[in-house]
Amino acid sequence: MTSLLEDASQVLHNNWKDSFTIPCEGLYPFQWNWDSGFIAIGWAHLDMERAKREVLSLLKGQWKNGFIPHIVFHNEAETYYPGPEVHAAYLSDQSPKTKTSGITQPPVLGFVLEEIYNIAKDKEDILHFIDEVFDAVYLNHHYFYTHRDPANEGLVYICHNWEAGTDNTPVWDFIWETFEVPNYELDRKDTKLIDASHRPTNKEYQYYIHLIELFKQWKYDDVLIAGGSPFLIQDPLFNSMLIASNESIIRLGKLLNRTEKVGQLSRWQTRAKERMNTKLFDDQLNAYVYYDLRNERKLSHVSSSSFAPLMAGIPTKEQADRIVRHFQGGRFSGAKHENFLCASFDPGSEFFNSKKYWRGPIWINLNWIIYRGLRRYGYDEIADIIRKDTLYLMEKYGFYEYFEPSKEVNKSLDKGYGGNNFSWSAALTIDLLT
Ligand code: 9YW
Repeated sequence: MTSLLEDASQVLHNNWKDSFTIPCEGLYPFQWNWDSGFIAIGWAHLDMERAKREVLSLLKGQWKNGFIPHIVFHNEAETYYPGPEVHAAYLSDQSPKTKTSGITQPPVLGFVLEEIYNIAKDKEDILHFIDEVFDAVYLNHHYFYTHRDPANEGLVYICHNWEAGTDNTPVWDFIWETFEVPNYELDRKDTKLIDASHRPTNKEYQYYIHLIELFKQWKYDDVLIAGGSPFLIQDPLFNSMLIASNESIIRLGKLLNRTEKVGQLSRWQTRAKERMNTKLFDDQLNAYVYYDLRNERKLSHVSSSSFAPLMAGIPTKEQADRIVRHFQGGRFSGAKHENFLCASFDPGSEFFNSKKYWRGPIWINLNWIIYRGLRRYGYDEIADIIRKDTLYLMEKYGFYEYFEPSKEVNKSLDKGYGGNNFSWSAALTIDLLT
């Protein structure tokens, strides 16, 4: 019998494609942005050269203005929709030669570099590598603060649900109901590979594709997108990842004597943290929520993204205490701790669906983010529950994409949900085990 660590390592080896790692064979056959970050952390434990290659491959997709796309199409593959021809990033005068999408994903690269630095045994070698890529990551943060914050308030927007990373969270239902979409002919492959009832609906995909079609009409011009996109959201997870990454590149920048850039990052950082607390913390719900810039309203729903600010050190101790109640007999744990942590959407909500993608199931990258956040604030006991729950699910089922939160339902299941041999589930298991 092989150990969990060996099995996880095997998944990463199998998904490695010469210079990058696919998230999942068949289902996601290219390089995805935030996946590659979590995967690089896994590689850092196994093979530092591959961790570096993973990062360099992602940066091959970087645009001239610093933007890093959500997918880099290094290779060809027929098993994914929408592919490079639908995204048509070449329409932008900022896009590189390498084929990419024209939307982004949560910016994890900054803190990933610091994680890799902490894992590395040869600090001089890794610092040399970080020195090489530092300016690219800085330019990415510069892009966000100069292109994605039109009112100059310290928080950045996302313009597409795929940018959130949490594709079909029920929060987006409230955006879809604000506009109509034509009937696009979809060429979905995911529903042929995975139980369709565990995936977003065709109606939702019409919205996803419609937004891409709008951005193409605007040649991915950020000013036109900010002016016209019906989806324009300040998302708690996305902003927390940017703030966590800022914090890391500030520390790394100090090691590398990048004084001026550290100064600029620190100014963005102070404002961003303040604004998260004054604008996105919801006093009634005891969690961070979403702001819909297009319709000027708060979207007060609690998802696993609502807890990500812990990792970036954003909440005060008092706010953190209030957040943690969700895990201690609150709606996420359940009064009698009848759920594994952490569901991706409020299990007490009428919109919760324990099997459907980001509408309820547990995702391992969010567990890892929340685990890190809880440790940061000293909630070691509850952090340990998240760690144990994660490892229990991996041991029982293997490295699936998402998992059932209810302990009772899990008694009769023999599988996780979505894709199997999923790279970040394996990579972050390696990190939790070492
Ligand atoms: C898609 C690759 C991606 C993740 C996203 C997740 C899912 C579907 O898979 O997106 O078609 O991009 O929601 O967070 O990066 O693993």
